[in-house]
Amino acid sequence: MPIETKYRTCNLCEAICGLEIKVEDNKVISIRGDEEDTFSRGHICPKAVGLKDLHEDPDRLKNPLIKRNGQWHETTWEEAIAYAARSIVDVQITHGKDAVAVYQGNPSVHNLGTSLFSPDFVRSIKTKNRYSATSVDQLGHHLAAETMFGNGLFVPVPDINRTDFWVIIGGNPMVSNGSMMTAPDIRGRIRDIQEREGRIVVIDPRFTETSEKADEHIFIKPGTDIWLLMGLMNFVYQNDNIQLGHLADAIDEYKIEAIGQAVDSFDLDIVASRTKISKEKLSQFYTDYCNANRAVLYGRLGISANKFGGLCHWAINTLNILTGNFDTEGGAMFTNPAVNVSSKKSPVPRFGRWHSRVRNLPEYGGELPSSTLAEDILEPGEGQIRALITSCGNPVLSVPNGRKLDDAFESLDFMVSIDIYLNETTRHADVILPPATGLETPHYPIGFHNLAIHNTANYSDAAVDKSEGALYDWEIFSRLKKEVEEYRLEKTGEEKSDKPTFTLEQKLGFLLEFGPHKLSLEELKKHPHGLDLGALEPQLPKRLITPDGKLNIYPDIYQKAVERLVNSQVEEDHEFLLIGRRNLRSNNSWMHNLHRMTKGPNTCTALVHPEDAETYNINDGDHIKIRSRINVVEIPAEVSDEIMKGTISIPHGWGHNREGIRLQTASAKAGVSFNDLADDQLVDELSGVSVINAIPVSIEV
Ligand SMILES: Nc1nc2c(c(=O)[nH]1)N[C@H]1C(S)=C(S)[C@@H](COP(=O)(O)OP(=O)(O)OC[C@H]3O[C@@H](n4cnc5c(=O)[nH]c(N)nc54)[C@H](O)[C@@H]3O)O[C@H]1N2
Ligand SMILES: Nc1nc2c(c(=O)[nH]1)N[C@H]1C(S)=C(S)[C@@H](COP(=O)(O)OP(=O)(O)OC[C@H]3O[C@@H](n4cnc5c(=O)[nH]c(N)nc54)[C@H](O)[C@@H]3O)O[C@H]1N2
Ligand code: SF4
Ligand SMILES: [Mo]
Repeated sequence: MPIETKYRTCNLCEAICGLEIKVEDNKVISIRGDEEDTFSRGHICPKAVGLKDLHEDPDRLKNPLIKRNGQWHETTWEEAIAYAARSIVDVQITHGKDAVAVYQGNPSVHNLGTSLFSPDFVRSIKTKNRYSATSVDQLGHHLAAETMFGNGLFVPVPDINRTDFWVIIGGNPMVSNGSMMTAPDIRGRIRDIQEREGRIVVIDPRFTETSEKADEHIFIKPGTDIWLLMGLMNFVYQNDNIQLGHLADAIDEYKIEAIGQAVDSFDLDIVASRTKISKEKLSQFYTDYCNANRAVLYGRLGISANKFGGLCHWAINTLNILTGNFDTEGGAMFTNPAVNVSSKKSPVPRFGRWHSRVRNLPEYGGELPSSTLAEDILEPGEGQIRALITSCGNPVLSVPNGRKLDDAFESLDFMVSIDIYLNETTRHADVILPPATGLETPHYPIGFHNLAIHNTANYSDAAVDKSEGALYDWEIFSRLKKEVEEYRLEKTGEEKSDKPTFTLEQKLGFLLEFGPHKLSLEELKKHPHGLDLGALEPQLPKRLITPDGKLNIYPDIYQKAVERLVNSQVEEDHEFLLIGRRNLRSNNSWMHNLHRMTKGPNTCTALVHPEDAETYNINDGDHIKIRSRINVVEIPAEVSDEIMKGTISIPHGWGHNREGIRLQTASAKAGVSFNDLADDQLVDELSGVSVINAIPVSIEV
C-alpha cells in the first residue's frame, strides 16, 4: 500500500491548525504541522498526535449500546435509533414537550456534522429545556454581542496581528491556544508584538505560562476584575481619553454621559481595596493602556465564568469602544468569514424570553443556564424534566455540582447520549449512539473562522475511513429527527416538518455559496492548505444589526447590573478562593483516555502559595482536603509561588473514578473533579453563567 499524504484542520481546539497526516492502509503513520497552511504555518501542539490515539483507542465506541437490566449490549443502529426517538416522544406525550431536556457540549462546535445537523433535530424536539457548555463558558461574550451589536454571534476578536498593547485578563492562551480568538501559534504572535516594540500584560491570580512570555504580570484577587475594569473606565472619563472616531454617529451621546456618571465612584482607593492591586500599579497600568497607540483588552474564561462574568464582557467591549480601539486595526475587530453565522437580525434580544423552572434564571439564545439542570430534574412539580438527550457533553465533570447531576441523571425516566465514550455522564444513559469522529470525518471549522484574527477558509476531507457500519454524526441526527417526527405523527397526528433534507456537502455548499465571499465547495477543495481571504477590516456601522441600527453602548440590562455593583457590599474575606487551570496535553474532560496525553507526572494537583502552605503545615505532594459549601475532595498539594496567596488552583475535567465507565487509561489516573466542589447555586445574577472561578473554599489537613 502506498503512503498517502493528507492535509486537514485539527478540530480539537479553537486554533484550527493545519495538519499533514501520513496514512498507509487506513492507518495513521504520522501527524505533523502543515508548513503550507495559510493560517497556522506549521504550528501544532502536543494534542494533535492525540488524534491518532483517538482513532485507535480500543475504548472508543463504534457501535450503539443499549442498557438492559443494568447491563450494556451492542445493538443495531435501527434498534438504537428507534428506541431513542420513540422513548423521547413517549415521555413528551405523557409529561409534555418540556419534560425532555437537551445538553450539548463543547465538541458540538468542533464537529461540522453536529454543527450543521443537530440544530434541526433539537428544534424537532420542541423543548424549552435546552442547555449547553455555553453557560459554563463564553455566555458573557454572546450576551454583550447580542445586546450591543444585534447578534450574539457577532463577537469582536482582538487584532493581535497589529496591536501594540495586548491586555489578557483571565486567559492563558499559551496553554489553551486561544479562545474566542482563533489564532494558531500564540507564541509566534506574542513574539511578533514584542518585536514591533509592543507590550503584553497578563492580569491573573496565577503567574501563568502566558505570563512567562508577557512583558508584565499583575496579580488580581479572583472575582474582582469588574472593579479593575470599572476603575479603568472612570480613569478614561477623568482623563478625557474618549475617542469614538468613526463610531461617533452610531452611538447615542446620552448613553456615553450615563456611563460616565455610573463609573464615577470607582476611584483608585475602591479598586485597590477590592482587587488587592496597589494604587500605584493600577494607575501605571491605566496610564499605559490609555497611552498605547493601538491597544486591545481581551478577557477570557477566568472572567467569563465568574460572578460578574456578564458585566465584565460589556465593560471590555465598552472600554475598547470608548478608547478608539474598536473596529480599527490593532483593536477589537470583526471577521468577514466565508460562512457568516451572525447575519440574522432579531426584533428583540434573545435573552430572558423564558426562565428556568426552579430558580427562575434567564434563557439566552434558546438555552437555560446549565447550573439549573440538576434541580430542574430533581425538584418534583409541574414541568419537571423526565428525560435527557446529551450530545458531545460530559456535564457530570464539566458543570458545577457533578455529584448532584449524577443523582439527577440516575433518576430520569430515559436518557440518550450521542457520544464516543462510555464515561461519567453517558454511563447514566439507556442508549449511547457513537458517531465517527476526528480524522474519520470531513471538516470545516465554521464557528472558528467566525472568530479568527485573519480571514481564511479551509475545508478538509476525512483522512481515514470510519469503521465498518459506523455512522457520521449528521446521519445520526437526521435519522433521529425523521424517527421522532414519524413516530409522533403516528401517535398524535402532529405534522412533520416539510423542510427538505440535505447531505453534509450540500448544506455546507449552500452556506459557502450564499456567504459573503460566494465560494463554491468545489473551489475550496482545490486548496488543501486553505484560502486566504484577507486581514480583518473595519466594518461598522454597516454591519450593526440592532433593531435601530445603532451601537447600543449601554443596554438596559447592564445599567441595572452596574447599579447592583455600585450598591454591593464588600464580601466577607474567605479563607481561600478556588480557581481553574488548564494543561497543554489535556482537553476538558475527554482526552484523558489517550495514553500520550496523560503520561508523566500527575497534573491534577492543588496549587498552594508557600506562605499558605506554611500556615497549614503543608509540604509539596501532601494530600490535602479542600472543602466548599457542597463537598470535600482530597488532592495532592503543589506548593508554588506562581499562585497568589489565599488562592488555590485545580484543573477541571478529572475525576474518572466513578463506577461503570469504560475508560481504561483515564481511570488508571483518575484525579478528582473540580466540579465536585463547584457550587451549582453560585451563578452570575445577570447572565446565569456558572461560577467556576473564585469559589470560597477552606483547607483541611
Ligand atoms: N470547573 C470548571 N468547569 C468547567 C471549565 C473550567 O475551566 N473549570 N470549563 C468549561 C468549559 S470552557 C467548557 S467548554 C465545558 C466543556 O463541557 P462539556 O462539553 O460538557 O465537556 P467535555 O469535557 O468537553 O466533554 C466532551 C464530551 O464529548 C464527547 N466527544 C468527543 N468527541 C466527540 C464527537 O466527535 N462526537 C460526539 N458526539 N461526542 C464527542 C466526549 O466523549 C465527552 O463526553 O466545561 C466547562 N466546565
Ligand atoms: N490544552 C487545553 N486547551 C484548551 C482547553 C483545555 O482543556 N486544554 N479547553 C478549551 C476550552 S473549552 C476553552 S473555553 C479555552 C479556555 O481558554 P482560556 O480562557 O485561555 O484558558 P484557561 O486556562 O481556562 O484560562 C483562564 C485563566 O483565568 C485565570 N483566572 C481564574 N480566575 C480568575 C479571575 O477571577 N480573574 C482573572 N483575571 N483571572 C482568573 C486562571 O488562572 C487562568 O489562567 O481553552 C481551550 N483550549
Ligand atoms: S493548538 Fe489546537 S488546533 Fe492546534 S494542534 Fe493543538 S489542539 Fe489542534
Ligand atoms: Mo470552553
